[in-house]
Amino acid sequence: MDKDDLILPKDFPELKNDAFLLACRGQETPHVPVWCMRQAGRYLPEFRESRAGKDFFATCRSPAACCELTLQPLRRFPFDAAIIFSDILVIPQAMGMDVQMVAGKGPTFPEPLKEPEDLLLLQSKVDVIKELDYVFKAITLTRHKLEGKVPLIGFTGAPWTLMAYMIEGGASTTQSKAKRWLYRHPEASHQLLKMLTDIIVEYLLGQVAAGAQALQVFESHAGCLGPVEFQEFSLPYLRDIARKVKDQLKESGQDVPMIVFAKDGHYSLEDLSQSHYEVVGLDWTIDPRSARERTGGKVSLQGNMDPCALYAPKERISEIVKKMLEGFGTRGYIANLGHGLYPDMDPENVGAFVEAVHTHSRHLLNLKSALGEGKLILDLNLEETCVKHGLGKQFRRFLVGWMTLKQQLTWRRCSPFHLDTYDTLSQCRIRLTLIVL
Ligand code: 1CP
Repeated sequence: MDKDDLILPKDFPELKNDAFLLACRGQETPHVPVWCMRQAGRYLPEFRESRAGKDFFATCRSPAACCELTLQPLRRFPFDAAIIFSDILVIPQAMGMDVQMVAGKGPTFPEPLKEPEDLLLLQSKVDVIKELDYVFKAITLTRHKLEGKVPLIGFTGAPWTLMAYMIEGGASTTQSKAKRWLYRHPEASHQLLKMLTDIIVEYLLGQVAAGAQALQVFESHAGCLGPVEFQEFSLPYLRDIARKVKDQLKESGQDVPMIVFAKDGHYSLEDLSQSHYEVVGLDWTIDPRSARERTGGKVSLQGNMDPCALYAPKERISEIVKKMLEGFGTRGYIANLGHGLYPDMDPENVGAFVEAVHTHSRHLLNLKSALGEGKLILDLNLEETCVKHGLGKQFRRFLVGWMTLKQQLTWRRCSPFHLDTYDTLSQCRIRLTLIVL
């Protein structure tokens, strides 16, 4: 292919590994796909070398540099997806705000928004295609250079998270300046959130036109909102984004899976699973089985190993991954961490994480194909089972009594299967329905 063709968003190489895209849609995959948030990052020596002495946002503006940084982790590990190297804060920049990456401090806005009047200083009608053209170029180039190895994920920050940075002026643990706006200036807050939503929709559509094959929306600051504020200041905008992007893509016969990741926002899991996203990303503070129950099979799930588990020895990482897979099941699941990789993490352990996901999930899937998918109903005569297995009289009495007491209960300890219903047929007969996931 001619070098100039790499800048055109067409004639992309054929996709060779579609496990990630299939899992987004809840379809069967040969293994559970895996990628890591911040997989292009400072934990990789080659990343530190490429970035050495260079301004962070200047790097973001160089399509060649973004492409190289995106590809680096894929040369080391068999990740099932790539995520474009960029940052969520390119949007406030496109709206006219100055954002710098200060070493040891993180993103910094020298002049954050202080009062609602400051909204007038923002560029409300942003020419997204022009201002963020460098991101689109990076996506197109990377999609070509990936040579169809894995799909490329585009991303954005969600309106509330971006608003929080624009008001806080940088990282904050409480987000108290931004939350002050929600309580004191609700109208201006909605005005800003709406402004951001419109830009985000156009930005995501631009990313798809440039070659992104999936989109992730990062609501990284969901945790500092409670359920009530989340309902008012985050959820409606998250929904709007997915709906508008999907409606517009539909018009051109396209359909791209979307992932929503509301960190620490699992109080809203039920709502998030009905917000037009195919995938809900989870941080590590929620139990996989509970997340499955609460989302009721409506969406695929992504996550959620504690990133700090990567500090454990490799054998322990493997055990943690196995448990996580048994909890989520192998269908409609994308393995990831519950948040991004930290700079001091050992790349070897990242490799162990990826390998554990692939190995354990293949094993579970082999078991599943041996047993067949769906429901496996076992009618057991308790009396016979207990005698056969030498279970004592007392135990039998206990079991029968317990079952009569609890006609129906869910017992989810039968990995890799879910022992779903457990009800008494007669005094001594039980029906176990194993749902093979
Ligand atoms: O110089 C450096 O390398 C700085 C570290 C770094 C990196 C690697 C920053 C600064 N941004 C990025 C890239 C980045 N940012 C990606 C690249 C793709 C990949 O994941 O491999 C992505 C997806 C982001 C998204 C991003 N930026 C988020 C959402 C995800 C999350 O972490 O919750 C957020 C909140 C940011 C802001 C940001 N940019 C950088 C830092 C250190 C931060 C967080 C600041 C804070 O603590 O609030």
